[in-house]
Amino acid sequence: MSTIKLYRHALSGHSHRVQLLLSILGLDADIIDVDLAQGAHKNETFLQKNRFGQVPVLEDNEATLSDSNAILIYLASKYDATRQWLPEDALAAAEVQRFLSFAAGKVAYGPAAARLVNVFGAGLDHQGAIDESHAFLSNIEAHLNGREWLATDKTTIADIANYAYIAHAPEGDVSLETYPNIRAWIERVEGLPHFVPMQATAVGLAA
Ligand SMILES: N[C@@H](CCC(=O)N[C@@H](CS)C(=O)NCC(=O)O)C(=O)O
Repeated sequence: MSTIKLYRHALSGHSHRVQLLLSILGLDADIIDVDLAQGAHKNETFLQKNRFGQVPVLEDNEATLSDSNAILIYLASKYDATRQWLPEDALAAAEVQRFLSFAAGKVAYGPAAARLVNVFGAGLDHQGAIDESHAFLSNIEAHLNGREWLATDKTTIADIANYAYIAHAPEGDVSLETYPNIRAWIERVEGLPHFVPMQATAVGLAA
């Protein structure tokens, strides 16, 4: 029995980023599915783990953590002795943080929101989220000119945090057709040793 527990939903990109880093770092974890449709994230037991009632939540012995990016920082700081995934160098660490902020901001309000409408029926402004997505993705496309990874010359948690919602953007009717650099970056992430995919949904994939 593993000491690490990940409470997640299979279609949650926030959960996937944690699962991906656990896998890449070779950390054994019990994966516990939280039934969002049945409101299991709002019951008293779960709210004691995360009062905001959201997945993912990670338990590691006595520690209980929520917020996907905070969990990435915890895992990379605690378990990656090489510090490749979260560099200690001040400039590199700042670059990683910049892309964690994008993952929590522009990605959440762009491609993640557009996908929420199609996959979970969320009552959000779909076209607005699609427009936000393309404004953001155009900048990422330009940023990736001549670069392999988002934050530094090596892959870091910046790539892990941004991957799922960008790779699955077509599920929200955000086409990646015109972003060759982004598609190449997605392939690089998917080629990482111990990569685990997020479950795809049928919606938007024909777009
Ligand atoms: N900032 C949080 C966002 C997590 C989040 O939005 N989780 C969604 C699933 S992807 C959730 O639990 N939604 C249910 C709810 O908000 O009621 C993180 O990075 O972990």
